Amino acid sequence: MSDTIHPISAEFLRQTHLTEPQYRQLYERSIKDPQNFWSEQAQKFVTWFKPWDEVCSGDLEKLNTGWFKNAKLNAAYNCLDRHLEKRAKQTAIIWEGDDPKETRHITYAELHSEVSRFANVLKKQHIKKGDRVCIYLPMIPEAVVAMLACARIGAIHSVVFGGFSADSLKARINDADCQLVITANEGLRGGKTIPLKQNVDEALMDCRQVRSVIVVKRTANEVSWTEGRDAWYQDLMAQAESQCPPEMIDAEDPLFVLYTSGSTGQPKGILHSTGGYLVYAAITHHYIFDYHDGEIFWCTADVGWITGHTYAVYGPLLNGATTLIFEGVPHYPDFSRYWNVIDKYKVNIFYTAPTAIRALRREGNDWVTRTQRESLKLLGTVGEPISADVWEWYYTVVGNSRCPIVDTWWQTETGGILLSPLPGATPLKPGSAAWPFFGVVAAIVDDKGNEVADNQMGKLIIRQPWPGMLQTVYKNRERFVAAYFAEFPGKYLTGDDARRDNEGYFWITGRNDDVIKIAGHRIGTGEVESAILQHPSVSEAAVVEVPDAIKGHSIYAFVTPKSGIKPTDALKNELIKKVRTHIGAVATIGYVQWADALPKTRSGKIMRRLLRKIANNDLNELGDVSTLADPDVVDNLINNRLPIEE
Ligand code: 7RM
Repeated sequence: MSDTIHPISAEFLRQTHLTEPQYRQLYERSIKDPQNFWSEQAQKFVTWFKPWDEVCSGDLEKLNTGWFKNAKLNAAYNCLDRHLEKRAKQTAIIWEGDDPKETRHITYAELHSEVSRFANVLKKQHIKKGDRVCIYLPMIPEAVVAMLACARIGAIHSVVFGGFSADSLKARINDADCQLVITANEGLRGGKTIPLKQNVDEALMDCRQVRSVIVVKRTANEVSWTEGRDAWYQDLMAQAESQCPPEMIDAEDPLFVLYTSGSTGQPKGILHSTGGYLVYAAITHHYIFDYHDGEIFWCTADVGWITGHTYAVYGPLLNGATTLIFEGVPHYPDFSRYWNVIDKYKVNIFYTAPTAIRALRREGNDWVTRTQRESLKLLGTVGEPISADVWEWYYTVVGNSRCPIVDTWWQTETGGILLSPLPGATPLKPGSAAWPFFGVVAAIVDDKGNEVADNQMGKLIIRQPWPGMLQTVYKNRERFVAAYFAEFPGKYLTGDDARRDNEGYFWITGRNDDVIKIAGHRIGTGEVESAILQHPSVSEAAVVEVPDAIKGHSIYAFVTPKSGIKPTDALKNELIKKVRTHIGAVATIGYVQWADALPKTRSGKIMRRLLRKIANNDLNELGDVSTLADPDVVDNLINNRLPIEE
């Protein structure tokens, strides 16, 4: 392989936690002796009320794995209380509002008392350990307060991204059987308001079990009100006590559920434990971001996604960091926003997604170079593959060729980063997520599950449990087994294709199932199809992904109208709207190709593989079409293919 390698500068090496030999030694140990390795790390990164009987128990064959059996701890205590002696006056959260004039600094002492107060509010609303609480909030400090308040009393939070529609919200509230919803009257992004409370009202028409809605007043605008059910956050907080002892939580009690798209059916509620997840969040944040005391850490992800959970909230707060919470978007008020925020607060570590980097690169270097960015020491990326040229731009223009980039590969299910360079220890190859983190045994296998040779493409699997691994799919053990452990029993199936080069670097190419990443957001093609099929004029629909220069991927839909229905632009717009209202703005269709018929096997299965090739104009090898019921269908689709704007 002739990949560019960026060696690590001597300046950077002097201050990092680990060198390459140290990484290799620790990695070996973490694999050969996980019990002792994780026992030491768990004591270093987390404070326990009661120690464990066993560090890791069970195995992936029997799917009975567990971490820190019978140990007791509390997530909020670990994020807050234990820091107070040293950090009471240190800023825990820097909040930058959508409007650059709006900003807040919240110390550890203040966050601790806010969280305790809100925990008391939840208790007053009869929320107790094990109950599910839905959080549907913008990126405001109250989102962090709500998450930690749940954790303090042992309630399971289910954060739903504010960009999801009322329908999506309803499905998530019902699946997790949430009893309480925390929202805001409105959200604010890029100068526009988002009708969060209105979406909640709509969702709750079909959620009988929800008894109360707590509403943060974020804007001055009025919203409709249901007496007896709705209450203002600010009012409840004013009456609440600021003392609330943390609940003793079992290491294997769930901390949260977070919904994510899979290849079939409705989104899955990914359930994460308390002990294993927290240890993994803290240790990955410490080593991968090379976090040192006093540094300002900024992860741009919304708390509605796993990246926001682990690296905007839990990881940084566990390590006593200052975490920056940003309400807005990268292009408002202008394209310098990210870099201005970095200068304003002297951000040291900046973690974002390739889609944002591509969008900002397109606008030209001036937006970046007119800012200083001298505080930066490390850059990170997550969510989708980053191409070498985008990586180089991020490295040279944003980081002034001075800051290592950590390309971090992981998933909602993995709880934290599994593959990444370690700054200072890993020579960087642009576009590669580099090496496995401690305790992670990753492999590339063929369709039969046999390991392939170096540089061969295959499926990425994980062979051993790690502390951040999901516990199950909420109330659906069968789906948990089917999605991750059925194809290769005893191994965790990631759903990604990748290769490993002869220096052990992993190169991820993307999903090999029906999940697509659009602007870093994870969407199931099945969800989009079922939304389209709800339209009364539609007979059949199949959705595939096509490349998009900024968003990474875009949705390409093949749609067959019902007989007698004319395929018009008006109908196309209705379908686009249908998907947006059913799922949310994250699932905006890019292309609709009308199809007289869809290619099917003789048993009636839509051949998505073929449609993917047609949409991508990849017509040289259409593969085996011998099973096709009607071969003419394919020619027809090829002739009416829409041009893709790349
Ligand atoms: C953290 C997150 C997971 C999927 C995953 C991959 C893709 C994530 C990278 C990446 C290439 C990366 N969770 N993915 N990180 N692909 N390089 N560094 O994104 O559950 O929303 O999505 O994202 O396909 O399976 S997620």
